[in-house]
Amino acid sequence: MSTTTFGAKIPANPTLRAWVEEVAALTTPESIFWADGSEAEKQHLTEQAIRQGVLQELNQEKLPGCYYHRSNSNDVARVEQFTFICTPTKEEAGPTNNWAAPAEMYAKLRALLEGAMRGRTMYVVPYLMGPKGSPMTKVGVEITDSIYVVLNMRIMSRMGQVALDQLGQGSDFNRGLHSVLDCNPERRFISHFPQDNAIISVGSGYGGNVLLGKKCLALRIGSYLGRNQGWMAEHMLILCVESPAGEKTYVAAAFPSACGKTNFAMLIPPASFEGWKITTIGDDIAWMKPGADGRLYAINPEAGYFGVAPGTNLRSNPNAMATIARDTIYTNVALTPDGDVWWEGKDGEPPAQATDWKGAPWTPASREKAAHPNSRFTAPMGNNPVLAPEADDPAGVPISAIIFGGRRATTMPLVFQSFNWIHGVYLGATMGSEMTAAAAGTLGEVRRDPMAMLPFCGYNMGEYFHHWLSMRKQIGEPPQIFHVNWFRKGADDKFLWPGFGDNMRVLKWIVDRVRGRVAARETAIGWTPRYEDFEWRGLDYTREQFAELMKIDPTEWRRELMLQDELYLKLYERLPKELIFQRELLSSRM
Ligand code: OXD
Ligand code: MN
Repeated sequence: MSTTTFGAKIPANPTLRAWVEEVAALTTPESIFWADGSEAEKQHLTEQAIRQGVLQELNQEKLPGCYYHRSNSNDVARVEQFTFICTPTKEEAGPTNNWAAPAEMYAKLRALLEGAMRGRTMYVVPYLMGPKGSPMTKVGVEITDSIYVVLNMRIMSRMGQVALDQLGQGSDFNRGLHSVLDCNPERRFISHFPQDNAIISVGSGYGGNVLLGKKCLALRIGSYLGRNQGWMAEHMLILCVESPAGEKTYVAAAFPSACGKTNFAMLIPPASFEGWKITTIGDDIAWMKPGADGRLYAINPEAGYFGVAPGTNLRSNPNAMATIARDTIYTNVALTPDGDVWWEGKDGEPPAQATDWKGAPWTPASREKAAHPNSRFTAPMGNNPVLAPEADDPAGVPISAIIFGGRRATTMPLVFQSFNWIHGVYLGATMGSEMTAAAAGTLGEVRRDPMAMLPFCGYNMGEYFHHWLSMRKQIGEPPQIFHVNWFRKGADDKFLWPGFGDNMRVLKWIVDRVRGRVAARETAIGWTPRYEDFEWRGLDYTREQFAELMKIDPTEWRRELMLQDELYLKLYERLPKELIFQRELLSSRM
């Protein structure tokens, strides 16, 4: 077995070396490649990936440094049904996770991994989740047989020597083992062992299942570590609102997948907000820990964006379009004859001819989609024109407001503020998103997705709520908690709120609230804005329209309270009493 590195020496760390040797003995690769994260290495691996047909070079004049990847058509999304939390007891994983006994899962995976890398290269990828030198940052090492994973991890994390330097001789690192095997859904398991700080992912090559730093470490294992160590791992974007006077307010926001987190994190304020600026710290994940000054500090553990391509355009997110114009890996979008990429909802006319995500010829008359609805871009955050310099700050940023939101055609007004932390936790715990008309028969059905963490909480969700409640004691100056809904519709089935850049108007009210600059109206559901406290310049929006958007309809709310039953019953065993009381209080106020 040969061993290769680019520049970096094989680390002397005995724990790391012993683990790598153990995995090599099991999987028997032809060679081992220690990734160092250098430019020379990137060039070498990219060339190799092109030779192997894993990547295809895109038009380098239009898209410098950009490459294309097509995944197996059976392997295009996260697989929640094959995702396991392997804790000693089922109770610890809780009713919302798939559970397997650790010994059984280890045995099953060991059998699948035996000789799995024969004739292949085994890549050892050390990486940091979080800025270099931050006390909140964690070291992970992913062993993988996928060159695509190495090149993506390079974008999504601080990868290579920087991580080995932070690890030193330590043994505290997440062990991630990944093998594509034969990419057969019957042998696809995304398994987490929180007690061992370990992840084993087999049978998939799709990002969310295999870029182990992201959902697996930063959320599932992270949430478990956070509970034990007194911090929080959340499915939240982090942004900075900067006023014309240079006053900075940091906001974290949780929305379920496909509700526009990346767009919100890169928002461009309307022209009438002269001098106001939104900058991005993160678009998907926040790690938050109380600081010595009593505030809650957040870092973005990631270094890149793994975003959904369809629907991304110059109206929905101009900053994302600039971000993905170079150094980006595109997965499962459509290809045009001149080596450009295309997806449904991209600017301009659809190309007259293209190759779809499966590799078949496509024209606008085709019935199939050109790009897979979950096709992705992997782009370095350094490309983002509005990246906040704080994204690299080891100290993180103090969060003043936390926003929860979902896609709700009815019931939920544009914005309201919780009365206090416990009420805010209740808002997060009961948040949901409505199915769209596209899914026949389910219109209006609300899926509960507490804190947008349903697929990502690495332990019992009821305990997770307890953790949220108990964090209050450690935070002297807690963030204010808000709920937003950009998606409310009128009787004509049209959206009542323009969304996108105009969401800045909501953000400004939130900033004014947390800074004590504006009054609010007390209602049964929380504090709501008065029409006169919104900044309306540049938008023609009447008092009557605002009243409709903000309406609190007791009938809809009684239905909402009933719909929460589903979640309450499922989590009943561990549901904190505080949340039961919050629901009762709301019910009596209604
Ligand atoms: C993601 C997701 O990919 O939430 O970020 O599914
Ligand atoms: Mn996400």
